[in-house]
Amino acid sequence: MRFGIVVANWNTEITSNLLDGAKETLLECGASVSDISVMKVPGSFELVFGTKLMNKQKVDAIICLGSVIQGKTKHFDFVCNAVSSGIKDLNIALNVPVIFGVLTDNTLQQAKDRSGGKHGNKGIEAAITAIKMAHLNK
Ligand code: DLZ
Repeated sequence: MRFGIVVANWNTEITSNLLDGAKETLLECGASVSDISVMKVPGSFELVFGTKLMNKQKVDAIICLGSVIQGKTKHFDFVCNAVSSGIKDLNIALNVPVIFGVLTDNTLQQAKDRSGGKHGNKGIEAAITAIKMAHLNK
């Protein structure tokens, strides 16, 4: 099977760890390097359009990776709402599963804890979910 990973550059210290976790998991589960296509987008808000582009590559599942961290404005809420609802809409519209691997944390430390820290790496969980959903879709 082929997998697409769309990853946001914002908070790249976090998202690069999510990407490493997702890629390593897909490889450990039997994918080869040529089965994995990675696309980088500026921020989590752009994950939705990036997924539409990735879908043209005829992959079996698409993993969206991002990290949104609470700031002092309402931007956090707008980005989180847009990306979660956008990915939900993509799951309705597309014929491949689109996995929500976006961290939504109050602090940078919480994001670190979930991207290779004490709470694991959500990139790994997203990759496992992608494999399960791609199999289900077959
Ligand atoms: C503008 C912005 C802010 C303030 N915070 C984040 C964030 O924590 N995580 C993230 O992925 N992106 C952030 N962005 C960028 C937006 O996702 C988007 O790239 C811009 O609003 C341009 O559309």
